Amino acid sequence: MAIERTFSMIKPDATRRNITGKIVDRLESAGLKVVAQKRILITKAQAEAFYGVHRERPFFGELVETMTSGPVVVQVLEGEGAILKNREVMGATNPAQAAEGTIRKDFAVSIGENSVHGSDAAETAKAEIAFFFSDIEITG
Ligand code: DAT
Ligand code: MG
Repeated sequence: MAIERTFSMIKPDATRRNITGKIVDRLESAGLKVVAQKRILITKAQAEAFYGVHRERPFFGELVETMTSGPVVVQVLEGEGAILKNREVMGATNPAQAAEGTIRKDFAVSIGENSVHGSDAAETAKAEIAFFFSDIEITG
């Protein structure tokens, strides 16, 4: 498998509980290298655009509200098969269904406050990285 880059975000429920470092440790321990990282507040418009694919879903309003409720840590992760590897380390969307030892199993509060986001495919990884980072902010 090739070296890939993926986009990751530590969500407000996790920054609020001061577990950013614990989550980064899980990512690094899995062999994912943090090649870009910043702690920011995202606007309502940014949250709506970032999660645009879910615009028609019943939870969209709650999702936008949650994502703008506090700081997030946006990251670019690099490694062998990084896109799938990150999704594995994250665990299932619903923490009740997440596998043992995953970030969401161990840290998520609920399906809506599930601590982390990770790109789900090569195209979304590229678009999501570009949404938050310019090339000069990413160092391998
Ligand atoms: P993932 O974050 O695992 O890629 P997704 O893309 O299906 O999951 O949904 C994006 C986010 O939307 C998810 O992390 C939390 C929220 N969400 C999804 N389904 C939900 C639901 N049934 N109720 C509340 N929030 C939900
Ligand atoms: Mg998704």
